[in-house]
Amino acid sequence: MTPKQQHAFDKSAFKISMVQHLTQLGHAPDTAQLRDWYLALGRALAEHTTSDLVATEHDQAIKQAKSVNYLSLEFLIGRLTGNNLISMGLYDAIADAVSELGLGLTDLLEQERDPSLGNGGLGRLAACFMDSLAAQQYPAVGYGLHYEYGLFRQSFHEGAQQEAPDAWREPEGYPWELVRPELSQIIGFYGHVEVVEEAGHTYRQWVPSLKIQAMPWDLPIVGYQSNTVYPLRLWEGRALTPFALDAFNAGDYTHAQQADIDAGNLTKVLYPNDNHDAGKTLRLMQQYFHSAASVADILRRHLEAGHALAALPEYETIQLNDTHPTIAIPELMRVLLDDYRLGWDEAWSIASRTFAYTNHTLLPEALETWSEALIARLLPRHMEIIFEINHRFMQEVEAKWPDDVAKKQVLSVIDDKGERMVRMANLCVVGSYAVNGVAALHSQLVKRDLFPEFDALYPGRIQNVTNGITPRRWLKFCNPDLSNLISEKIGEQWPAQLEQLEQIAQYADDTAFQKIFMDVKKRNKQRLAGWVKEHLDITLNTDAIFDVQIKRLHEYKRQHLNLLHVISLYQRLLNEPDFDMAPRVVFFAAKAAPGYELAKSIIYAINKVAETINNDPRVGDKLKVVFIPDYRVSMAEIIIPAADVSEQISMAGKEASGTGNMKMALNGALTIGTMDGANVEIREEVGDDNIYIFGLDVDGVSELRQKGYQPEAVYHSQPLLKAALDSLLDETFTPGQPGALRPVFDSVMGSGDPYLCLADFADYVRAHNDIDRDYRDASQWARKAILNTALVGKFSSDRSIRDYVNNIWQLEAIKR
Ligand code: F55
Repeated sequence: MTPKQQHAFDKSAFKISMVQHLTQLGHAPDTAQLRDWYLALGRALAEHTTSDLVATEHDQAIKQAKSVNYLSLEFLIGRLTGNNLISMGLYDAIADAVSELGLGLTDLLEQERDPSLGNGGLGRLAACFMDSLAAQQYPAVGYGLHYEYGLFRQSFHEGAQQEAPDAWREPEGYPWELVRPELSQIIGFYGHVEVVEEAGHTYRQWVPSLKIQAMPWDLPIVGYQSNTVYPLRLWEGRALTPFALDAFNAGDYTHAQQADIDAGNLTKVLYPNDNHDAGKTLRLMQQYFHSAASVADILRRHLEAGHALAALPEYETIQLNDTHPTIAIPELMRVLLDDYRLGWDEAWSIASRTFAYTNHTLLPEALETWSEALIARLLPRHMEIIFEINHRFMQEVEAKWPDDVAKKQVLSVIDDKGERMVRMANLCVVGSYAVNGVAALHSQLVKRDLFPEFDALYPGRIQNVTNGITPRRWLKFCNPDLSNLISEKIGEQWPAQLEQLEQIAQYADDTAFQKIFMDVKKRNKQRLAGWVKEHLDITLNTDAIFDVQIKRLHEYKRQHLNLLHVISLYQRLLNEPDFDMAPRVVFFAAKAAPGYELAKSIIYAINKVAETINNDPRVGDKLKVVFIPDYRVSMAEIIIPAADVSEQISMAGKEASGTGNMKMALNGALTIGTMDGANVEIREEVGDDNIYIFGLDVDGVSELRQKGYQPEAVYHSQPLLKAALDSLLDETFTPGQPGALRPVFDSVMGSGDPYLCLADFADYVRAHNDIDRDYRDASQWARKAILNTALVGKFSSDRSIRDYVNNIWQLEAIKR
């Protein structure tokens, strides 16, 4: 990982290369637009990463070592250019080169569209993990889908969410991607299973009736300060032949295009649901397409490297990012049984020592099940294999717990209450050598509540790997001023050794350092305020507390609890002459799944409340509410460095980990949070004095439920809360439209308040009062902020990856 191994940089050659790429794009230097120059820059840089990608691919040491294959339907990578420049060690050199061409590097970087190939935390985690694998040179390939449209773009029309397609590659293509036709695969669907006889044996063979080409596009994952470049290989669905030529020749032009239309639809769009299983056929087709193409590519690499099929688990491990790629397990079995004609036991021994599964949720509505009938139709051979896996598994259960029908019912891969469904999580646990949750608390709950019988049957299989975030993107790149300050104090190694940040703790009480640290925060707040002024025309007070909740919109994440607090602050400002508070700006950013009506109602309510408060002259600059539209990675890079307060307020037991909590703490924000997900571990690291914990914990939640929870009783006993809720029913926030915000009122009052917003309200207000008090003591606040940055080194995704490597994958780093 020594910087000196990286290529020498020839500035004038690079400038010539940029102009050549510009010319190839059809532009001349004197008339080219900023966007043209950005494309030329990307293509010129990609020349270097492509050659390193190919060199890494041919590296004998890597071929002879064990690799991890990270299978994920989502990789929320964000813009690549700035990050790759940092990894290549070329950021300053390129800034210099482009300035000689009369260009500003930051302006060029702003031209890039985010590849938003993921929904939220799960997809972003996959991107951070690829970064950390490359940085530490653990052999890896990421496998995903090449969606034509990423997560929808969000705008607001009179406060309501509108969705528009995200054509992230349009119109010129994405400069970093490399199409690899020589590595394409053909993937089957539908059809039937035949029995073939050969040399006295019978074999089963699937005969699909639809075939679609899987075309891989590689994105370069550049290792920080190394020449290691691993591929993020994204499969695109294409018609096998452009037209059904015979139909075309017969003059049936529209029918001839049918295959094109079907195949072209396959990877057209990312499904926009997070933590919700919609059960659509096309989604299952995407999952199988992704799994089958990836398994085929993994086997190709394994065999081309000269290894025996039976040695697959020694050279390749396949990490399943949630259950979305579960069908890879029966797919590998199918290939081993039907194509390579191994016996069941040998095939199962190989497959079940190759796969490992990460669980990201306990929410029942997010646990994937697919109808047996659908799988049998779309993938008839896979359904047979799933039955056989389950049959043998049920025998194992019988041996462990004889005659125990209840055990078989909960453990079975098939749920036969009602329409018969395949439980993908059960299939994953049965077919994997390791299963992990994503934070200590979550992993405990996976064992205790989700899979207690599996934990008893396979002790030790269920483990924990606490999530992490890449410090390269989430500190060095997005917060250059803080990064420079840190480097001045402790040197330049911290982006690769984040535990070193602990050395910053010694300056927490140093008033000079406190001032510089908070000056950096102030500049980041000014940058965000500038963005808000320019795009939303709202003027912000940058002395105010910047209180930030940025994440997908979901009831369990409780943006509406935050909203109730905002309303109560507003009402107190208006009604209590003696009420004083530090000025605050409350930021929200969140996309709602297009089909999730209540989530959209909450967005609408926040926008309406914001409009009212921001335009009420009685409030002045004491309180502002800003809903930043179209939340995405590049927006997070502006918001996170500017946060004073990080809202992590999910109902305890519901947020598996959270990773925004880690990003904001790293950038010196203080968390207000429940004892949920990784908040628990952040508290352990930063200490009780430097975090604001409130609300019921997991045990408190069950006790309350046990006792019988009555939100109405809470409503009637807390005047502040009652007033806030009542204001949702009148015209306070929706003049002329009383009741327009009723869905939000009803979600806590009529529906039994499933996520206990009212139960936690009073303690949430108490914690916010503590924040208000502490923020007014600038030195104390600075101390807490510094200690947050200093003490969250544990949450580097480099550490997460080392945990996977040591406890699950057993890889060796290959230094190039
Ligand atoms: C996407 C599609 C489906 Cl079908 C289901 C879930 C998702 C999804 O986006 N899940 C998700 O983001 N889960 C989050 O994973 C993070 C990384 O582990 C966690 O930090 C977070 O708690 C969890 O909600």
